[in-house]
Amino acid sequence: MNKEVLQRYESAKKAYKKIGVDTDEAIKKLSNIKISLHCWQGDDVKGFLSNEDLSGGIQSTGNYPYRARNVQELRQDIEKVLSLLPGKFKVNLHSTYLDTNETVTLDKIEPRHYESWVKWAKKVGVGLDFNPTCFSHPLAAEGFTLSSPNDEIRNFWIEHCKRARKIGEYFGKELGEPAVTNIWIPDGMKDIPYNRTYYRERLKDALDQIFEEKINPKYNIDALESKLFGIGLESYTVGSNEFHLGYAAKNNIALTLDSGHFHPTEYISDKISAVLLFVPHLLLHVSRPVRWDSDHVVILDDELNEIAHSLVRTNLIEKTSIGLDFFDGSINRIAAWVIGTRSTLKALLKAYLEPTEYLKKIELDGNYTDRLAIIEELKAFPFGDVFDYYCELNGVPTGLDALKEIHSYEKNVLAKRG
Ligand code: RNT
Ligand code: ZN
Repeated sequence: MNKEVLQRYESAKKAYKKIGVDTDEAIKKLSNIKISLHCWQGDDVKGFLSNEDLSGGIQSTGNYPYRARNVQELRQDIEKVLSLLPGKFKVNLHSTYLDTNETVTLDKIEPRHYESWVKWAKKVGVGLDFNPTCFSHPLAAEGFTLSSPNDEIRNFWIEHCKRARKIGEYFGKELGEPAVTNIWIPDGMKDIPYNRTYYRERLKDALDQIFEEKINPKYNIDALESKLFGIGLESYTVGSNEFHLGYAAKNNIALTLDSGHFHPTEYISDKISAVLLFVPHLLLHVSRPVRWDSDHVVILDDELNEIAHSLVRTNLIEKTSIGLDFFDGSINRIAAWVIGTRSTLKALLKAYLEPTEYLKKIELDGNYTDRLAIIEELKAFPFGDVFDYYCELNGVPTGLDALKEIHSYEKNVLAKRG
């Protein structure tokens, strides 16, 4: 243990103790959380199935070199990322990141096409989550997948989603912890639809078919992700928030809240405690929308802190899976992953470093003066010293030492990929 880090920790520990916070306890709680690292930050959401451009109304911008071009490079990059992060994690795969020599279409995917990921997950000690990929595909080119008026197209995507759930189940069985399989579809229209009802009826029916087979939530948790709009699909989104919230609540399915999928004045941090009264489980796609659903790298901003507060203060984290969803192609992609994940961990740690029970009590007593004073004061408390200590405990670099490692990885590995 680095002496200076330890000294800083000891003094932070004293400061927190004075306000009734046990830093060791906070660290213990943080270490129980497994954030799910999205594989698609490593290659700008390209995947390995085909050479199709990214579509579906989402976009990765920037032309920083060295994106991962195959499974080996992606795994190597994720392993580097994991070596710079304290704690345990999951990795979130899209179906298009399969690893096989077979020529396989999305309506034919099977667990065996992901076998090497399971082997890898066991080796590096991560859990896996999964997503059907209903975009970047010729059969999604008309703007509709599960809600398509064309039966052939719709059935293709229904079959794909059914199989995705089975792959989630397979991950769960193999790895001993449930996979969350999240369905997001881009379906919508650029201009104002005449008949908004028709496509939603089709989507509802498609989901009924997809979820017909019951799968044990011990292995697979189904989740549905809503959205406000996509690029080129500005006027109408079939799977809106009301649609998916309604479907999830009625059918006892998890809801996915993505930070970028609401009007810019709406925040998912305020939605967590509301929707968890009506759905069994929540998946978060922690992202950072800048003026639109831009999927910028997550930073320790007000909303990230509020998300962590919502999860920790009343223990809603027990019913929540935390996934990340950003893809920045303008900076070193390893750094993007590491910065966004470390910031999310810091937000959670800060939330655990509060005198939670005391603050809840004085709020109920109507003592809003002390509530404001304490919360404001806490902002200047030395949570960074506790985080550094947590990094040291886990044998990962503290502070900007992580950046040094990223620089040398870029020089020695990424730049040599050609
Ligand atoms: C798109 C959704 C979705 C995707 C990933 C790649 O707006 O946020 O979650 O970002 O599935
Ligand atoms: Zn998302």
